[in-house]
Amino acid sequence: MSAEGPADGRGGLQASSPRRPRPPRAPRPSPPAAEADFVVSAAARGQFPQPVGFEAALLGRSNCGKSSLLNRWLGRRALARVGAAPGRTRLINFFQVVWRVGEAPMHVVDLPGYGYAAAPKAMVESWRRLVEDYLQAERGPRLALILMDVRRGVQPEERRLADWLDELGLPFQVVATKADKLSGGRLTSSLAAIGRELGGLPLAFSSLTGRGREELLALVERRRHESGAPGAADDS
Ligand SMILES: Nc1nc2c(ncn2[C@@H]2O[C@H](COP(=O)(O)OP(=O)(O)O)[C@@H](O)[C@H]2O)c(=O)[nH]1
Ligand SMILES: [Mg+2]
Repeated sequence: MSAEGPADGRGGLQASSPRRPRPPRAPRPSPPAAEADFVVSAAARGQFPQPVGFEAALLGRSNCGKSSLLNRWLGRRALARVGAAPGRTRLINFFQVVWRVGEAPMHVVDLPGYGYAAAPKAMVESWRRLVEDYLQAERGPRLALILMDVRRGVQPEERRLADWLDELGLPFQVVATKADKLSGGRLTSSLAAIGRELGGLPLAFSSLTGRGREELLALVERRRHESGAPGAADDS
């Protein structure tokens, strides 16, 4: 038996027996946010709430799954309205979230969908200005999530948005929603194509299955930490 490994125990390597079966990996899903509350729907700059430290903005065209992602991410059934009437989605909806009891709050901000070809031009112009006011404001977000349906190719709107966020110096992550709608190779190639167009690797998310939620939680936490905003690590 002693011929099988270092019998002298030098270097403390005895523990790494290659035959020992690994314990089964059963990662426990992260709990829902401890608190998640609607704050305000803003139609103009003057209605934006006081900043609370960190803010993450969700951007994406209508019907891409923004409200569903928000509900799944925060662990709420119906905080944001799924399939909401367009009226409310023309506003910027602010939510205040506390992930764990005692932790600093953050804002999660649901922006009106962009790229509605059917809307009157004046209206398109007015929400474009509202979104610009929001993103450019000093108080603005520290992370943008660009959501897009994984089955759709990257459209000029997404490309313009990504370029513009780059210009603003606002870090963004592309989230490919409705990932449950594709499987195997089609999902992989779709994600790769989106990544080639917009840069980086999109995060595959499904509000139906919860796929991608842990990755989303981790990346937002990482970004919050990088931005210097108070968060989980701050017990002071
Ligand atoms: N299969 C599937 N359907 C989804 C998913 N996310 C959203 N949907 C559906 O897509 C439609 C639009 O979703 P919604 O969240 O209202 O999109 P929003 O307009 O971007 O806020 C609804 O019918 C949702 O049920 C998903 O992850 N998987
Ligand atoms: Mg919505």
